[in-house]
Amino acid sequence: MTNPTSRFDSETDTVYSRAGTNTEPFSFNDAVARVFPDMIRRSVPGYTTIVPMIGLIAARFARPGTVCYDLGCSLGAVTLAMRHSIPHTDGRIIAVDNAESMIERCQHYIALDDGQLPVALQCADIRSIDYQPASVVALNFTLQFLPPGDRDALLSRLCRALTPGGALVLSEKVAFDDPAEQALLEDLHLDFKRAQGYSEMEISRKRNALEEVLVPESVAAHRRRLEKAGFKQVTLWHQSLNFVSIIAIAPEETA
Ligand code: GEK
Repeated sequence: MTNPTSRFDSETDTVYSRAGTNTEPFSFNDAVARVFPDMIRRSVPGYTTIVPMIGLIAARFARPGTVCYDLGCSLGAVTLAMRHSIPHTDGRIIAVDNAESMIERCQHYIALDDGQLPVALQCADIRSIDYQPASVVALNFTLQFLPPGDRDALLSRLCRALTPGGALVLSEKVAFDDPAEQALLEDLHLDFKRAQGYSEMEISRKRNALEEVLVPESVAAHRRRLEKAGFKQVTLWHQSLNFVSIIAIAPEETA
């Protein structure tokens, strides 16, 4: 299949390009949804590698008759990757996002897609939905937008919803305890954004808007939380600068 991240007809991200406007905290509104594929590709190093890889991970862990969740699906890039990699059609993908403008656009791309695995879209908060038995759950750069105090409870619920041996893929922007490591990787991330054509003004205005909205934690903190939630094998499978992706596997037998 083609890389799902190249399927979207995105406008160029100019959300923070005009001085003096839009000093609100960052939110997933219509202006962001319109340019989202361009924004995430130019802001998150490794994104275009991680998305198709989640398809391959899903193909390995998805079990017939179960659900695969794409939580914080945005326009459905991970949903499409999973849909075209999972070899069976007995089951379904449930893609959830609480931003209406994202879900509307996601609906459009799913309707254009010819994959056979059923997809259901839900406009809802991932903290408050009832989870069905799932063999795969993807949280691709979504947990970072929940208040840290809400993260433990969600991961515990997801671990309970996963079938024995099922997999959670957790991708996050991370922070580092060592100040030198933090400074180096943050500087390199800024270099990445400059190389993607963002101006100093766009970079600094987006950074201000994301303050307190996107709260990164260390890999060690994520690992501790996943283990506390009941996950057995926690493996970091991808890192690009200060962006990582982790596979966490639910226990084979629940106690
Ligand atoms: C991708 N996974 O393209 N409930 C539901 N959705 C939420 C919540 C919540 N509580 N909080 C945030 N979101 C996608 C990229 S973007 C990452 C994910 C980014 C949604 C929010 O509306 C947005 O669509 C998504 O999580 C995060 O692979 O923009 O850096």
